[in-house]
Amino acid sequence: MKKVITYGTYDLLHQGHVNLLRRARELGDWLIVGVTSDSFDRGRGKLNVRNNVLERVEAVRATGYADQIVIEDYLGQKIDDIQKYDVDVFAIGSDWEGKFDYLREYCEVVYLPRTEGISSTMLREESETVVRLGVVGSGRIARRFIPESKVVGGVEVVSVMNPDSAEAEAFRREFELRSAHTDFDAFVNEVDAVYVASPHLTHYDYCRRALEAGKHVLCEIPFVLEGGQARELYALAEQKRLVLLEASKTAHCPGFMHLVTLVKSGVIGDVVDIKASLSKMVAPPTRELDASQAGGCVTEHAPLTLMALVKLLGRDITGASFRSRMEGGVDVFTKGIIDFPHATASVTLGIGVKTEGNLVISGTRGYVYVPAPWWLTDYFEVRYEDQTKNRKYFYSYDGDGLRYELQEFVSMIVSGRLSSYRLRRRDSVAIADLIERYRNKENVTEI
Ligand code: C2G
Repeated sequence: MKKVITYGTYDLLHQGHVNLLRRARELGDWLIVGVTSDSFDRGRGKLNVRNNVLERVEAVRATGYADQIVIEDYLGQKIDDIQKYDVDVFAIGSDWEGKFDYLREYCEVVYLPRTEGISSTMLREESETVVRLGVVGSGRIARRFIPESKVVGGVEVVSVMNPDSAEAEAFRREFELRSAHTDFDAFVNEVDAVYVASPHLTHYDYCRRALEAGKHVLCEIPFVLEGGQARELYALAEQKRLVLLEASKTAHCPGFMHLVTLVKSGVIGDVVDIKASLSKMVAPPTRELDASQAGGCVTEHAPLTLMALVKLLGRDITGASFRSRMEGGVDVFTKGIIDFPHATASVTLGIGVKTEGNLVISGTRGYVYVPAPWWLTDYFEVRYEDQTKNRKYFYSYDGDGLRYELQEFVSMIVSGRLSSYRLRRRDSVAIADLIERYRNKENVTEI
């Protein structure tokens, strides 16, 4: 019996897929179809897949061409499958011409003609309303955001707003956007959603005005500097049925998300202590060192570190105290001790003091170690007293990592989901509450 194998995502299964499966089946007597798992697709950068793996498997089965269906879940699996199932022919569409020649060592490799004029990408685009996004601010993070937005489906950045017209226009030209504005009201009228990437102290006002104008909002960190403002904005968003999401990039990256689920499922027992550090040196003149712009390492780095604490230990905070080294009116180093009923945690933050930026989560059975920079989580280890039980986990962290939060934001808009399990609104409020306590100098000592 001649066995043929082929692989694909088969999202929104279409005639191109069906033709390919038919031709592949005709090459032999038995066709095995490998359907990619959702996590495998995410790992290879396919973030826009619409159907989940069960739906895609069902669609392939319904074509009637597959004699056997397997799930493709890891790189290198093709070689394993070919050997395991004793495959004679590996077949794939001609868009992959040459890419799978390395399999010739194991079986015959055939590139079948691709069906022109149809693809899952085209179908996704046709059925999708594209969210028109406007960016408020044209600084460093906004510049990194535009290239990231190109890899996320269903969204197009169309305009930029900056009160400085020369800066707005330069940004528009560089990134080939449709328009540049200095006036927020004119800007907001042209878009469906807004990405707030302006200086910290302007976030609250821009978020409120965008929501009042009926637009969804993705807001950079620090979202706002007072818990009350966060509560008010989430209530406004809820009342208007709009998405408001804090752009806590680490909360959205695949590695960190898996870390949270592993810890929550008890792999290190009860969590008793967390140490999260984040330091990035900055040189003047920069807004991070400017007290009048709410500079300092707490406003800069607390949002991501506190996010980790709140996600892993919850919001029942029984105490918080801080030690800071001040320079020119801003904290260039802050150590915060945050207490929970049955756990303790510390954050070590610096913009004028350098330290190792790792994350250690200690539990009653073992600990998780995420090396610096832990906030771009692509690797971590679960370690035990018995080192033979240690496990290492690797993930992709593509580009600047902003694509993950944007993809979630767009998906929330499209599906009308107002809350994301990746960062609950109440968790975002808890982070703002803690930042407010620090800024109000509650339990803050200078060193
Ligand atoms: N295909 C085709 N004609 C089209 C579109 C797709 O012949 N118009 C073929 C592809 O060449 C591939 C199969 O259909 O052989 C599945 O395509 P996708 O779902 O896009 O999956 P792909 O990303 O190509 O996965 O391990 C996964 C594989 O490496 C390929």
